[in-house]
Amino acid sequence: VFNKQYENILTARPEPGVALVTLNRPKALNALNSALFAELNEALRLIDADKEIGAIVITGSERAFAAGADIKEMKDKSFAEVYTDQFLADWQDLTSIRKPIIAAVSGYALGGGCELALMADILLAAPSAQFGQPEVNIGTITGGGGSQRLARAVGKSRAMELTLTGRMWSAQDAVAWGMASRVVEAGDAADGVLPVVREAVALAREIAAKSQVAVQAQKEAVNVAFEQGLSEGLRTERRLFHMTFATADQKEGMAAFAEKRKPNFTNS
Ligand code: CO8
Repeated sequence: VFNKQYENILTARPEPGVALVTLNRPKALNALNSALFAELNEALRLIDADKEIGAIVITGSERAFAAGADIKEMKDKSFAEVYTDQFLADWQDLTSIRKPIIAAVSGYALGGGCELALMADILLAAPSAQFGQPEVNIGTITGGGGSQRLARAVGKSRAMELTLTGRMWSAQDAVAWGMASRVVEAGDAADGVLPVVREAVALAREIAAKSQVAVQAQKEAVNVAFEQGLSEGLRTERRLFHMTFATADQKEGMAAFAEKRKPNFTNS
């Protein structure tokens, strides 16, 4: 996957254990079309299967994470066409990736771009990040989880206000409302890497150094909080917790603590 030439994305391994996927349609502000999503899904599938990789960063350019679904691609499609083709249904393939995904957002994250960021497990924002669900302004509505994930992330009243007006909101608002973890201040970008991307890669590296069985089970357990009720979620969490006792990494991690040494995880 790292040697492959894609047309709409770039793939790299900036640090051991970390995959960096960069959306790369600069002329269209990374507008998301079917070809881009086909490539993104393929790359993520290969990365998920790559034992050397423990966590994934998705980013865009400084100016735009992604300015939405490609309006020019979809504007003339008929209802019958989008319905029978399940247009853009494959966008949510991303949510079945086991490895943690960190979105590093700089510039515009609008429409489907905002929804893509909301599908990530962790969202870090540059001060320039501008989020928005402007679909209402072009006569349509959110289609990639905006109504559901945004409402869960920021609450009903804000989700309504934001989606009904199509207004943009800032990185600071995204953090204050609980949608993003933090704003990564613009430092010196001497090496040409955006500070928010550098920070996301460092975070991914930290996660990739843990037991991958534990990391993936932990991600699964947190995600249940967004899919099931509390009692079912707690039951799933306890099952996954118990499951870790069947792994070598749990034995190693707890033995290392008791022996006052660093654990040597084998992802088994
Ligand atoms: N689709 C296609 N092309 C785009 C898009 C887009 N979403 N956004 C920008 N572009 C293109 C522009 O057309 C322009 O191309 P060209 O140079 O050929 O004219 C180029 O990118 C640069 O854009 P601008 O000249 O407009 O740049 P500005 O700095 O003036 O403005 C904005 C930047 C404010 C971001 C502006 O481009 C804009 O408003 N873009 C559209 C934003 C939008 O409405 N997004 C929502 C789209 S709808 C959607 O995402 C539905 C998701 C459904 C998901 C379903 C999943 C299952």
